[in-house]
Parts: sequence; C-alpha cells; structure tokens
Amino acid sequence: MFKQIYKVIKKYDTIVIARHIGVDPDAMASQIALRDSIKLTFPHKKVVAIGTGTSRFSYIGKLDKLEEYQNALLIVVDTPDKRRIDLADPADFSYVIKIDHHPFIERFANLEYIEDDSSSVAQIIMDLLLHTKLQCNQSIAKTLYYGLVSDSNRFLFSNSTSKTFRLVSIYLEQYPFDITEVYQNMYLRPFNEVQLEGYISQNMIVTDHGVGYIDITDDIQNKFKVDSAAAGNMVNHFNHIEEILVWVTITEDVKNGQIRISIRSRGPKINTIAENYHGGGHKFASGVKTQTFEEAHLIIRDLDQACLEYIKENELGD
Ligand SMILES: [Mn+2]
Repeated sequence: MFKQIYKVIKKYDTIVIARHIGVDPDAMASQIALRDSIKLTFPHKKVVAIGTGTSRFSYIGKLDKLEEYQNALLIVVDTPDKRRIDLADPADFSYVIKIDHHPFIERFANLEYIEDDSSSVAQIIMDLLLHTKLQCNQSIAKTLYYGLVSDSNRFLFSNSTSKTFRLVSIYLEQYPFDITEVYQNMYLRPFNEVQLEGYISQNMIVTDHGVGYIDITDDIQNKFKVDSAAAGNMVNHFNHIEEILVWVTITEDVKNGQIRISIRSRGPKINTIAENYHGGGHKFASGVKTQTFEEAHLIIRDLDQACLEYIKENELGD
C-alpha cells in the first residue's frame, strides 16, 4: 500500500494535504512533515498543507494559504469522515488519498490507508517514508516526533507499541534531534493555565460511577485569561485519578457559538457514545459538539451508565 501511495504522489504535480477540523499536533505535524518530505523528494511539485491554524502549535511549522487547484491530488490525514475535513472537499480533486489511524467511519478517498492500532498518523508517515523513496531530514523527523508524542501522550497510551518505539529509535538514530527542545515546546505552559487546572480540580463534579466533568464557561475562561482551545485541552491533565474512569471538559466556545465536549477514558470505550451525539474519535479519546450545556449533560448521563456497565463487567469497586 505504501508503494501505491508513493506512485500516486509521484504522478501528481499539485498536491494538497488536509486534515480534520479542530487541529491537533498529530494532524498538523503529519500534514507538514508529509508536505516537506514530498517537496524534498520532488522539488518541482507544488505541495501545500492547508487548514485553520492556531498560534498554539506554531512550533510545529507553517500552514499554507488556500488557493484554487486544478488536477490536484488531495491527501487527507488523521480524518475518518468527510464532514470533518478542514477547508477541503474531496469532490474538487482528481484523486484522493486517506491516511488515518481512527476507527473506520466512511470511505471518501480513492485510496485509503488505515492503521487503527497506530499511535498516531505521524507514526504511519514515519513508516511510509522508510518504505518508499520519500526523503526525510532532521526537521521532518522532529516534526513527526511532535505528532507521535502528542497522540501517544508521551508513550503513555496503550497504542504505544513495539512498532512505535522501533520507529522512534530508527528516526532518532538517523536524524538525531534534541528531544528536550521538543518537550519544552510542547509542555511549557503559562501560569494562568496551571491556575485553571487548579480550578478544574477544585470544581470537577464526579458522578456515582466515576465520570468527572467540569463546565468551563466563557466567564471562567475570561477569569483565567485562556481561550476555549486551551481550556478544552485541559482534559488531558486528568488521567490516573483513582475515583475517575471517564473525565470530561465541557467548554463554551463563544466564537463558534458551540459547546465543545472533550472526553477521555481509562475504562469504557467512549467513541460510540460520542457518535450517538454526532461526535467521534478514538476508543478512549473522543469529542462532541453541542449547542447547550444541558445537551452536554445528557452525554454525562450516558457516560455514567457506560462506567456502571464497565464496573460490573470488570467487577471493580466493592
Ligand atoms: Mn491523530
């Protein structure tokens, strides 16, 4: 399959690389690394990475401006379904490739490569570069490492397999880059975010069966001087709490007129519940958008039920 992907890339002179809305480091690192690798391999090709950017991830690299393209190839990374592609419509392109690690939702590309047990799309791109003539350098290797470290939560998730470590080992050996610099960029954070984390710890509501959730209203965001993206991202800081199996941030996003629900689990699978509310994601990390906090709290009820079933099945508790 990698050879096939390479063949298609070789064939097209204009290549657009897109990913999902609500950018995250894996999606952005994958598209930028793939763009840079194709450009390095085929300097005459026009290759762009598109999507709504955020200054939060500027350390990963720069996205390109959206233009009109003719006879172009579209590569969509890290996106299982068409409606979540940011700023690109597969119908506008001559050929479409999907490279993803989410559970399959729908087919929208001519060529689909899905490895749903991969830690990240960055990991798949590492593999792709190793198995084709696509070239790499230190900067591309480092970019891919950003994506992999982010989506595996620093090798904490169970999707960090021997393959993950093998690929990281190969890349570190061939393109030695400074991993402390990577972590500085990724994990250095302003004090007001740490203070918001304190607020969440103090005010999180924990349901009977172990769902911890917090409403982060626009007022709260203003009080702690954080934007809704940073507030929603707080969800990743609440793993490994004894009383909590599933934890959720419910973040008001006034700019887009919606409520963003970020769900993480160390027990029950949550993506099917997210899908019931037109959201989606991975088994243990999903997201949903709603219009109101009330609607968001309906999901909490379902998650609590899922925790109860999980506890019964696994005979946890007393
Ligand atoms: Mn990903």
